[in-house]
Amino acid sequence: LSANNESRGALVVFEGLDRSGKTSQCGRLVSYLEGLGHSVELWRFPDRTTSVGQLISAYLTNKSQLDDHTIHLLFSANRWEKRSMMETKLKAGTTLIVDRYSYSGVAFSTAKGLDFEWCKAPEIGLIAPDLVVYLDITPEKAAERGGYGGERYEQLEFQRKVSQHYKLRKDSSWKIVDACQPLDDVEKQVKEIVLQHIIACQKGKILSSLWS
Ligand code: Z5A
Repeated sequence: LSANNESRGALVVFEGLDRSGKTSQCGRLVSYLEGLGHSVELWRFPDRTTSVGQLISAYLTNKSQLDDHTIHLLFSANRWEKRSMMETKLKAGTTLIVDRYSYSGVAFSTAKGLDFEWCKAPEIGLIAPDLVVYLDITPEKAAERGGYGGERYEQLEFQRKVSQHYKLRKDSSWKIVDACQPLDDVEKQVKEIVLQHIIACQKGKILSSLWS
């Protein structure tokens, strides 16, 4: 996707169970990077602001019913509609901190029983993250953090299945952080890991595609 030696922004993805602390850590990280003078933006998937995102939001809040395959493809379409903007920003030198991405898509849908290869297919060709920070917490510990809200997947038994399916998908771009530590300790660890990757991208690390 990009020639060698071109300085660019880093694509940093946060994954983890509901209530693992993704939103908190992404916010803290963006403020920290802005303070250091980096060009950085906070993104999240699903992006509920688009028309596809609104269909997803209605589904998650139980206002609509959709076939499992259909909602999987909508989550994927929601990433595709942002793909070219993502590439433009990264090549322009902006680092993107992204709260959930393709791995959520595959982990949640395979946890429902959909086939892994089928789930992966519509994700092929999306931009591969430079780093995936996996905030590791047991479903039981996560549930203790104020309990779950009313969204569709916020149930302990289902989160247990998702946790198992995430575990099958980790690769070398993943860094596992113990999300049960105090917020400040998680933040410190995250900052160190992310800075190393931003520097590698500034030095021209090649941008690649997912699942290829
Ligand atoms: N989904 C999918 O199926 N397919 C896809 O392709 C995608 C997503 C992209 C919506 O996601 C659902 O869509 C999601 C997956 C599915 N369903 N579930 N479950 P979402 O991103 O909108 O919702 P979420 O990920 O579940 O977000 P969340 O509830 O906001 O969780 P979080 O961002 O990981 O946690 P947080 O908001 O930072 O923290 C939660 C609470 O814990 C809060 O009170 C914090 O103060 C506290 N907290 C955080 N860290 C700590 C530590 N270290 N110690 C103590 N307390 C802490």
